[in-house]
Amino acid sequence: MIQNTREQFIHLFEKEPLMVVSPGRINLIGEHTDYNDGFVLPAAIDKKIVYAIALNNTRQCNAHAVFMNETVSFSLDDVKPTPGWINYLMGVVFQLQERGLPVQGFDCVVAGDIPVGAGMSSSAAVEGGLVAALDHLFGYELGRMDMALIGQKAEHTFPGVKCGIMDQFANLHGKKNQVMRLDCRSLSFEYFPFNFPDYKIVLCNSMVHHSLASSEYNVRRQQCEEGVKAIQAGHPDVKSLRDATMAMLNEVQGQLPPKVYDRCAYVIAEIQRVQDATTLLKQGDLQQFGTLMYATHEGLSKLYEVSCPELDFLVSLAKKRKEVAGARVMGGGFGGCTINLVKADQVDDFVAYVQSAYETQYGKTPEVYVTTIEDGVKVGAAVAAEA
Ligand code: GAF
Repeated sequence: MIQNTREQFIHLFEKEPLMVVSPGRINLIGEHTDYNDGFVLPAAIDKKIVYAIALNNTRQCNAHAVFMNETVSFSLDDVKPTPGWINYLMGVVFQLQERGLPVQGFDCVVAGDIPVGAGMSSSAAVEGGLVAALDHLFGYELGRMDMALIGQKAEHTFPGVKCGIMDQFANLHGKKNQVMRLDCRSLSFEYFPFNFPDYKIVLCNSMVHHSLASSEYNVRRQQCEEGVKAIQAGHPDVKSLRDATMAMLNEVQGQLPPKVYDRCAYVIAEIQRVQDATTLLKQGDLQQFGTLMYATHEGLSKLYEVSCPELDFLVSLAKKRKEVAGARVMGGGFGGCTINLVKADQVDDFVAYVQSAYETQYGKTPEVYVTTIEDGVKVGAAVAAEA
């Protein structure tokens, strides 16, 4: 894909591009905790967006998307939210301009194999890849965390999803075969090896794309904030659900709509689960870790209500199989993928079982991706080394 993207660029724009590889992400545990100042446990993966990009000495930005066979253009003097995938590029450019960083016109070809709407964060990969590319081309010398914050702001202001920092962070900080535990309040993080050669990380795509995903996501965030406000009356030090306990939440249960109570109860439990899960992972106890993944799914499905029947079905299939240590819906939810930890020598059996049962139930075949953990965004020479 890297070579093809470069060649297409040369064919279209007749110059040599800078190459950038920008990965999707998985998250082992810690869902909907990032915007509550909690912890997450993501990693960058082998699915990626590839950019071939060069400056063009104009005020015009031209981008050709290989996956849609479509070229879009915009002027640097008219950067505003616009329907379609161009919005992600414009969001990044707008945020760079807002910071007073110089931006000039560019040409790019964008390719990729991250399935869109599958919860693997193709949008963060588009954003992170462009920030890193422009950082290199203009010599901004932004740090990786700053780049992630720019991508997150782009997502808030252009597509309008009030996301946390997890996806952009993972995309830019990933390290081969390492997972990262990020404290989403302090933004401090630690790497540790995901060293389970007997297991594979298998993503099962429900092929469901929920049209309400972004609006419902924002509603969840508001509900968490509503819970915090109620708790703060008796506990002014509580700044977010990260600081709250179940006892504090129970004190205000009567004042909260039941759904708000449920949302907050899920988040408080999930933040603790990430801590427990990290300890288990470090101890090499994947079985107990998997049990926590199932508990997360239960919470996401019943309390946070971001699952759907198809995802619940995929997790119920995984639960029946001894070769699966744990499974749950991954990412924002309302469709997309489940993440499954599956015994390496039984992946083929598991995939055949899941696909056949899912086809029988829903009349469609779930795509399955056996992923590996890879480096975060790579630019220029680092890409050449890979290609
Ligand atoms: C989406 C968001 F972009 C992340 O910030 C995170 O909240 C995730 O949903 C849920 O954990 O991917």
